[in-house]
Amino acid sequence: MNSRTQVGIVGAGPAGLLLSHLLHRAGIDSVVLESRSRDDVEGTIRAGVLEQGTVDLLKATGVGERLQQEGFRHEGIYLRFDGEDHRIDFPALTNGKAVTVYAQHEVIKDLVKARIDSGGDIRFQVSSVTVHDVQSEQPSIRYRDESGTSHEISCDFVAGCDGTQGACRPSIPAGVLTAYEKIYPFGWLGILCEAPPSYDELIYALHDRGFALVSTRSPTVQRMYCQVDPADRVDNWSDDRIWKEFRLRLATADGWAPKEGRIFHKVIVGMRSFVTEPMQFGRLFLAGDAAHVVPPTGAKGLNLAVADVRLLGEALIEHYRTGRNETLDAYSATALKRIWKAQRFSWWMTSMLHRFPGGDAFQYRVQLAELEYVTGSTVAAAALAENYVGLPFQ
Ligand code: RFL
Ligand code: PHB
Repeated sequence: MNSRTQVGIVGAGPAGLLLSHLLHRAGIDSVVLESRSRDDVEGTIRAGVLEQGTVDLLKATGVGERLQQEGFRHEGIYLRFDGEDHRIDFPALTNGKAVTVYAQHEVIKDLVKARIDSGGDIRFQVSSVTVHDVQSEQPSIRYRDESGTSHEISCDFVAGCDGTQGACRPSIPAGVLTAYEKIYPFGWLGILCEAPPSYDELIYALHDRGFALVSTRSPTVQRMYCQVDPADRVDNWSDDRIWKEFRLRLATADGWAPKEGRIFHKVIVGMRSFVTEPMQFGRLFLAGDAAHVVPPTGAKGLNLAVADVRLLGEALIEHYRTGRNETLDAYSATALKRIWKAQRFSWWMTSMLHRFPGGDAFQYRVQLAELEYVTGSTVAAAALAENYVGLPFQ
């Protein structure tokens, strides 16, 4: 079956859904194609920290109500090393800015609801998505629906918002894109547990045994991570072993210990930095994880996806309103400038806060010196704070 829309969007993650929402507000039609079910998309546990600019954009476009009620505004983070805490005060260092802790899947639920309430077209559980003729004025997307029926949507533009394993980036011919990648020799074991927050703000800890992070999700659910071998498996991590490891890595001179509770989710994720350039091929535009990935230490993945589609949305709106393509033509170059800064920050936070396998004692001493410097110098602390709350969009 054939249909038509203005912008065909592949992927109902934060990038695809927010783009569809922004376009709708400007009167531009889109169809979102998603391989997973709505329940799956709304239930996948991922990021949790929203930059100030992400929060402002969601609020300004009418999808920030629950975020305002249920999210936690955090005005700082703690860097913990040598058994002591050092706070980075965001508002004091960034002219009043802060971050909000609100789970990615809650953002997804808010966006799906907003699209569906306003008659938006999101097609879940599609398969065999392929994109065609993106170098012409009339690209198309083919897919199969849940029952196996084939469909073709013709559109003016295709937005590839389909994450790291999507179909859009691989559809671009060899030789067009350049990929930059760095794989880290560690991963994160992430847990969710039934416990109140152990602390009022996030704790990023470097310990001789490796990195640990205490985050939160709600007054009754705590999110925590610790550095592990990326090839390790969650089956090797009993609850007892996990708590023992967190107690050791998070120990302070004054006897602090994390709040413990039933662990109901465990996952191990690898860590890498990845950028592909350019983020455009003809009328196909890549956004979010489809174009770039950061290690989670800087909490930037979701925020970068939001920044991309904010820009792509503006560029498409300009095209439809004025017929001009300057912003669209500059999309990739403009987005990449900010993306590389976020890559630098994520790489820097990751390098400073993890124990590198191989026992390089010199490197470890330099990391501790860097932490001393960042927490002891207002200028260095301001650089961390400015990046953590989010650099200006452009
Ligand atoms: P997403 O969220 O991956 O959404 C892409 C969507 O596209 C769908 N899709 C397809 N649909 C149709 N046809 C195809 N062929 C398709 N292929 C894929 C997928 O089902 C999916 O729904 O990308 P987007 O929108 O660019 O958003 C990016 C963020 O999700 C991502 O950067 C962050 O979640 C990364 N990330 C984290 N970031 C943080 O800042 N802090 C974290 O704690 C954090 N934890 C994580 C993460 C990513 C994880 N992944 C990728 C496994 C934890 C995990 C486990
Ligand atoms: C999270 O709460 O999931 C989280 C917080 C901070 C990070 C990464 C993940 O740097």
